[in-house]
Parts: sequence; structure tokens; C-alpha cells
Amino acid sequence: MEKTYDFKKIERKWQKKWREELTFKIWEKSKKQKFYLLEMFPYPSGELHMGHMRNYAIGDTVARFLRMKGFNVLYPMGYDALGLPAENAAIEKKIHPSAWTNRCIKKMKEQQKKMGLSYDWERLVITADPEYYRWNQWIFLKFYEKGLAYRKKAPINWCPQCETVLANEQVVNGKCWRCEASAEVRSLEQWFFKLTDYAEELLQDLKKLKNWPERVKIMQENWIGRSYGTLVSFKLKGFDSSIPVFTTRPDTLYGATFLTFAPEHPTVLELIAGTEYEKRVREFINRVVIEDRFTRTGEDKEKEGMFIGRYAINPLNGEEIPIYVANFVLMEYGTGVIMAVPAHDQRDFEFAKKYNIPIRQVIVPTEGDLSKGEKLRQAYEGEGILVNSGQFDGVASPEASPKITQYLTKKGWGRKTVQYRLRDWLISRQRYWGTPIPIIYCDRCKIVPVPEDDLPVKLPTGVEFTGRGNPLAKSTAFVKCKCPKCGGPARRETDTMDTFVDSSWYFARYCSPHFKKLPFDKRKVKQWMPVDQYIGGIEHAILHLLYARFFTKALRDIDLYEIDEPFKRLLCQGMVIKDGAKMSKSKGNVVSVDEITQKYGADTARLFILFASPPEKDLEWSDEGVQGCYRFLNRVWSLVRETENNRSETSIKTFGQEERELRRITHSAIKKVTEDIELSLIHI
Ligand code: ANZ
Ligand code: ZN
Repeated sequence: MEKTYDFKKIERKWQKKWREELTFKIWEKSKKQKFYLLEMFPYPSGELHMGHMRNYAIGDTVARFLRMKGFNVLYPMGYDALGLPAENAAIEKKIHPSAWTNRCIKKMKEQQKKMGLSYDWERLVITADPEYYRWNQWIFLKFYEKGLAYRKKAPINWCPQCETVLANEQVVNGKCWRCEASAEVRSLEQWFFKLTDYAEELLQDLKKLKNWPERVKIMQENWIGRSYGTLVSFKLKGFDSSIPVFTTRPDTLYGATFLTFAPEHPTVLELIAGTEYEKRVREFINRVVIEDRFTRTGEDKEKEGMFIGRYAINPLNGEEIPIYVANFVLMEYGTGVIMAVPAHDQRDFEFAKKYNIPIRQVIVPTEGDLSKGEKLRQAYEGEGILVNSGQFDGVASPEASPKITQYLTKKGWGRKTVQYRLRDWLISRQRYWGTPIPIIYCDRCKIVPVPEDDLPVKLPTGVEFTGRGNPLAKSTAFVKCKCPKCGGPARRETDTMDTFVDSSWYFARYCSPHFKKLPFDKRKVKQWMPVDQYIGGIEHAILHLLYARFFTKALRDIDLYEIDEPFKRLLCQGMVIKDGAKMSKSKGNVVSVDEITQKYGADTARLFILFASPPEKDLEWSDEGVQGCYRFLNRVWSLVRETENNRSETSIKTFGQEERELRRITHSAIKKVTEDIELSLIHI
């Protein structure tokens, strides 16, 4: 044995041995029990950062542990290679996104190999490979056939900096999740996936995910946002039509003193057409709609609105109530119209005060000043007894809701309903470096799907990256095509797919990464899926993890899967912190992975990561901690070396007292480590 702990030599030796002996290749015929272990694949941004390193150090430990426990472990790696940063690099550095991406992948793969991670590299999946994204296109066509992919004009979130549409999930506090520019609202023809078809199942199946962190499930539940309520139909005075409103408080119906439309509601324009209100209301609408909708509906945002000169009729008491437009009513929730009850809803209360609209109390609490007839100083949102409510006077408010709903239903004026906050998934991106949406537009045949045999629709090469608009739209070679139906001249769709499409099923591709007939081999998927343990950052609690669940259900419904949920267990590792802040380039507190592995070796780095903090907690980086781990490994090395010559080859029967003691300590250490890993990492 060497005198000193020469980690370079040691790590090189073992990495070579693993490579040559295909130590980590997966033998599918194995009779051992399967275990599918997966880390969220990285975006090839240039270099591994400590967050990656932590993710993989945890994963690799579990992989090696499970192999020792006798499992057949599928532990693959890949790259989420399409997306905006590569295109931005292309603009800045004048290099094609594909060249830039390949360069990044090469570098990161090298770093991962130096870390000694035990992936089966033969299963590598790269989403920018046309042999991968062709299956995004194939899936899109299946979704289109089933009505799960559709096109419509929609107000969308637009990032003026990235010049692209953002999904709701990609707008954080009114800002682009990537560049933090303020998002704007625009109206464009867009492609959507019908996420909402699965809202209820996505919600219900959260209960099956026993080994997911509670907070992730709560975030998804809130995002889906189910609420039970009633649709109430109000007649429009002077028109033949009526308008439905969504309310969770039908018990307050007698207290509705006005109706409020979202400014972008199309009916508003019909109602004001040709009236003296038209000009003023139009001006108001234009002003509010341009204002981004995130500040518009913020709690502290001034409630603003305008009477539109029309009246609606309350079905219960025949009362005529004025109609307003207001900034706090959202077009995309419920029906985009609300019955406003100022006495019992604080927003409506503030609005009514401001515009001098009557406030009529219809619920009184059973205790306190209000019960003695005190005047309302703010909305009373609690429970109580109904007053001013005709035949429902005296009924307790919780019972009044179903009663009034029943009555409305009987009369044909309303019905019970359920609403979800979840919206359909807007997948169109006006960008180059994504999967082209396989659709052709023909003047005669309208929307024509690209025939399956013509897949993949590949990204064209000779395009220019100027940073303005969509490069694909400027490539005539790409846009101009023949209509597959009538053979006439036609145009190709130039939108590409959100890259979250790519990551919604990549885990299934690892089961048969070279399969040519379908996105994946059903038999292999049956063998390996679901992922038994998924490891990744909490920042994906909604976006990626919800989309992947949706895809699994939708692909199940086109008979590709037999499972309902893709990830059995989920571990969300904490962040890596330095000097009190998340390690990030912008904060300038980054510790380079290369530097650490060169100075101390991969084993020291991995040991530090595992030792410094439990996996779900944040990890505070400490140079002394790293040095401490390094000294520890040195001590282990010396200890083994010093006792090297004392080791006897005899059997346990001839062990002396000291050897017995050593053997005992070794085994209790193995037991302890086993239990710790099982408890803190995999919960098996
Ligand atoms: C009348 C009412 C009276 C309401 C009352 C509340 C209290 P959740 O629980 O989040 O589903 N609402 C409905 N559609 C809306 C929209 N597009 N934009 C803004 N607000 C909208 O909220 C449901 C309640 O939010 C509904 O019940 C409606 O106001 C409002 F004392 O109707 B309520
Ligand atoms: Zn045609």
C-alpha cells in the first residue's frame, strides 16, 4: 500500500476498472428484484454546480447501497438539452445551440465520471437528439387525435426580454422565472395540452404518493386548487341572454348588489356596443388589460372598476342590479363574472364603498356586536343566520348554501359545480431550440397533422440567431412545405414545444433508450417503471412533477403505460448554501466542483456532502468541513496501512481477542450505516 492517501491514483484506478469491466451495466435478465433509481437530469448549462454534485452524491450512494443489498438497480443519466439558455448562448457567443449544447454535455459528463458516479452510460438520453424529440412529436400527434392537444387564441404571459410565451407556472410574482423581467399579457394563437382533463385525478392520486414530501403534495394540491361552488344564472336586462357566475357562497345570493365582469370578458363589448358608455369603458378595459394581471389582482392593489350602463336580474328576488367591470375579476377563473356581495366579501366591500353601491347584510353572526344590529365596518365573512333573504330567513348559513343551490337547480336557474384553479398547459414557444410542433397549415385543408412517417420534423440548420423573434419563422426552407392532404402549398408551424414536454417522459425512455418503434418498449417499461426513488430539487415541486404525472396518465390512456403515477418515492434535497445564500453565479459565492475534486478528490467531496447535512435540509458549505473530511480519509488510509501487516489469513475460529473485537465493531458499524441509509435516504 502507498504511504500516503493518493486519491488521484486511487480514483483513476477504480474508474478505469469500472469502465473496462462494465461494472454498472444493467443486466436485464437478472432475477434480482428491480429498483429504478433516478436523479432529475441536468440542463447542460456548461458545468456541474454543487447542487448537481449534491444530487448525484446522494443518488450514487443509494445506488451502490441497493446493489450491495441485492437489487438490480436501473441508474441512468441524461441531459435535458433543449431550451432557452442554449439559444441565448447562440445569440451572445455566435455558436450554434447544438454545438454549444454538445460542448456543455461533454464537459459535464467528464465531471460526472470524475465524481465516480455509477451510471450505466449506455443508456444515455439526450433530448436534443432528433431520435428523442421525434417521440415528443409522435406523442403530440396522439394527443391531437384524442383532443388532448388543441389550438386557440389566448391571452398569454409574454416575457419581453426572452421574447417568448411563459406558462402560468413560469411566471413567479409577475416575473419571468428565468430572467426576472416583468411578464406582459398578449393575445396569440397557441397550442395547449389539456391538463385540466386530468385535474381531478391529479388531485386524487396525490393520496397514493405516500412517500412524497408532504409540502410537495400541498403545493400541487393548491396549484390544482379545487373549489366546490354553484353556478348562478343572471338574466341580462333588455337582452334575451343570461350570464352564469361562479360562487362559493350561494348563501349570500340575496346580498348581491352588483355584478362584475372581468375587463377582457367578450360579452362586455357586446353589452356596451353603441351606448354612451362604450368609449369610456373601452378606455378603461384597454388600460387594465395591458397592466399585467399579477399586480392587477394583488391583495394590496387598489380595486378599480366602472359601471357599464347595464343591469342584471337576481333570479331569487327579481331585483335589478348594476353591472360593472373591475380589475380584480379574472377572466380565467370560474366564468369570468362574479356576483358581488359587499357585506360579506372584503374585496366587494371596498369596491362598493368606493363607488357608492348599496351594501346589504344578509348574514348575522349569533354573537358579538353585529348580532345586536351594529353597522358593518368591514365585510363579515363568517357564518351566521340568514336575514333579508326571503323564504330562507332564519336558516343557518352553512345549510343555506345547499338549500339555495337546490332551489336554483329546481327552477333551472343554477346548479352545483366544481372549479379548478389549474389551467391547460400552454406548450407553444416562439423559439428555435425546442421540438418543432408537427403541424402544417394549408389554406384549403386548414390544420393538418404531419403524417407519422414524416417524423421527425427536424430543426433546420442554416438559421440566424439575432435575438429578435423566432428564428424558425424566418427560415423559408423550414416554413414552406406541401400540404400532406391536398399537395398544395402550405406552411409549417414554427412554434416549438415547451421543454417541460421533453422531461415529462424521459424516465420511460431510459427503460429502452434505443427503441425505434415507439417512445419506449412497453415490455421494458412494465419491467422497470415506476421510478422507485426520484431525487431532485424542491424547485420542481409544481412544474416538472405535475407535468410528468399528467403525461403518465395521458400515455396510460393511449395504452403505452399500465401505471398511474411515475414516481413512487420522492426525495427533495435541500439547497447548497454559502455565506448565508444559495450558491449561485449571480451571488458570486460559487465553489467550483473541479477545484474541489482536484484538490481533495471525489471521495472527500462526496463524504462532505453526505456528512454535513441530512439530504432534505439545506447544506451550508464549509471549507473547514471539507478539509475535515479529507483528514478523516487520510486517517482511515493510514490506519489500514499501519495494520496491513498484522492481518492474519486464518479463519474466525482462530481469531484472537482483538480480532474478534474488531470484527464485532465492524459489523455494528455496517448495521448502523445500513439503518441510517434506509431511514434517511430511501425509506424502504
Ligand atoms: C359571491 C361571494 C360572496 C363570494 C361572498 C365570496 C364571498 P375560490 O374559493 O377561490 O374558488 N370569484 C369567482 N370567480 C372569480 C373570478 N373570475 N375572479 C375573481 N374572483 C372570482 O373563490 C370563489 C369566489 O371568488 C366566488 O364566490 C367569487 O366570489 C369569487 F360573501 O361569489 B364569491
Ligand atoms: Zn391542403
